[in-house]
Amino acid sequence: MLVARAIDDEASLLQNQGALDLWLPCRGQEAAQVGSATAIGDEAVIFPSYREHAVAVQRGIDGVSLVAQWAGRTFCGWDPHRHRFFPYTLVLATQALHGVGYAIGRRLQNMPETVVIYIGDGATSEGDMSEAMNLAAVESAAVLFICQNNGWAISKPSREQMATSIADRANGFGLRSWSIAADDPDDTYLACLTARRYVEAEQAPALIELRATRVRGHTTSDPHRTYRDPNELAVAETNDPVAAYREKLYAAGVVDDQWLATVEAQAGAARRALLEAFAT
Ligand SMILES: Cc1ncc(C[n+]2csc(CCOP(=O)(O)OP(=O)(O)O)c2C)c(N)n1
Ligand SMILES: [Mg+2]
Repeated sequence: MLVARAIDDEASLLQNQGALDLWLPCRGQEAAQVGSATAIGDEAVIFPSYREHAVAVQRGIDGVSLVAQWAGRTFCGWDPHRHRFFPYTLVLATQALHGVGYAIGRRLQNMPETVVIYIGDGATSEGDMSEAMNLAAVESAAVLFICQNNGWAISKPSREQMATSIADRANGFGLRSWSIAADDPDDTYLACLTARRYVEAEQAPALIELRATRVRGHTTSDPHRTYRDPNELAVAETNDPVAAYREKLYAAGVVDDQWLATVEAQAGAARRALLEAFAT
């Protein structure tokens, strides 16, 4: 979480300096991402959206490789096969159909794999997502949809995007579903582990909604303070999952100053690598 936070922060600063064309911050979603990525493990193939930076870090993708796309240097800075983490997609929900098709294809090849598809709350309203859930259900594809509901689709609040819930929509297509608050990585890990085990045991699709908070703008070009309630934003900034988890582990005696200093050093190294690669 700390390394992902460092990369996310530094990338935002680099974009402000004009070194990157754009950046989509994941601040506030680290518990959702690290908890879920840990539950998925290294085996399942991940089809991400475009904001899964902490998941990418969990999959061994370094900050420079992750950020290169946003400097216009490549379409994808990592090897999708080696990391089992497909390229980011900016066309909403297309990865849902790609992921379901991949799962069905691998089963037909007698090489079945568990597939995990990350998607945002707003993208669940795309037709592709409905088609993907329906296809996954009728074909009994081993796909886990992980929907990070960060409260917003750019400036459209989640509550104004649908007349029902994301989990209920998944039920309507015949998927088992869950919805949890994803502010703590341990809770997220356990819920996602249950979901992954269900998909693997039943060889059937499921969806888990992770309710998190988008602390920053949709992108670094989004003046989100013009449409967000300042009080809600102040609460989001105070309820930081990274700081809360650090305190939780520290209080439980699971980590100490020395361990935290080691991780902070890794985070600092990730920042310096980004500066060396991209600062103008
Ligand atoms: C097919 C398509 N329609 C519209 C857009 C424009 N667009 C980009 S991001 C976004 C909001 C997506 O919100 P959500 O799925 O909740 O993901 P988040 O950005 O919050 O992580 C929209 C409408 C797009 N990229 N692709
Ligand atoms: Mg969203």
